Amino acid sequence: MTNILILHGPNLNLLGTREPGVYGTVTLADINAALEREAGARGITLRVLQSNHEGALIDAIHEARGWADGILINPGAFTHYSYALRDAIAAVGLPAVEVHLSHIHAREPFRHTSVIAPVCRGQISGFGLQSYLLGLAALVVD
Ligand code: CA2
Repeated sequence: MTNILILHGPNLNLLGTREPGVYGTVTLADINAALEREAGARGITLRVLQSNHEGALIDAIHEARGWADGILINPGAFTHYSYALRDAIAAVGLPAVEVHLSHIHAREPFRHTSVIAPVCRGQISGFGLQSYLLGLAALVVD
C-alpha cells in the first residue's frame, strides 16, 4: 500500500480555532504534517483533501480508483447521514479506514451512528490526532 488518499470532511478546516474543549487545539495543518511524517517513514505517498462539500469528497473518492491503494477518511458530520459518501466508498472498492478526533460513541446520540463504518475496514474514534496515525497504520496492515 503505497498511495493513500486522506479525506477531511466538513468544518475540519476550523480545527484549532474553535471548540477546543471538544476537538483540542490541534490544527488541520498539524494533522497533515504528522500524517506526512508518518507516511514518509513508511514510504507512503499521500494526497490530502479537505472539503466542506459532499460532492467534492465523492469526486475525490471516484478519482482515487485511478491511483490510490487506500483511503483514510474523517467524514465529519457526513459520517452520520451521507449514504452518497458511503455508496462512493463501496463503489470504488478501495480499502478505507474511518477516523474521528472525538469519541463519537460517547457524545450526542446522533453521533453514535456511522453510515460509513460498514463499508470501511474499521473505525478509530476518540484519540485526537493519534486517531489519524492509528488509522494510517491500520490501513497499511494487510
Ligand atoms: O470527531 C470527529 O472527528 C468528527 O468527525 C468531527 C465532526 C463531527 O461532526 C463528527 O460527529 C465527529 C465535526 C468537525 C467540526 O470541527 C470543528 C472544529 C472546530 C470548530 C468547529 C467544528
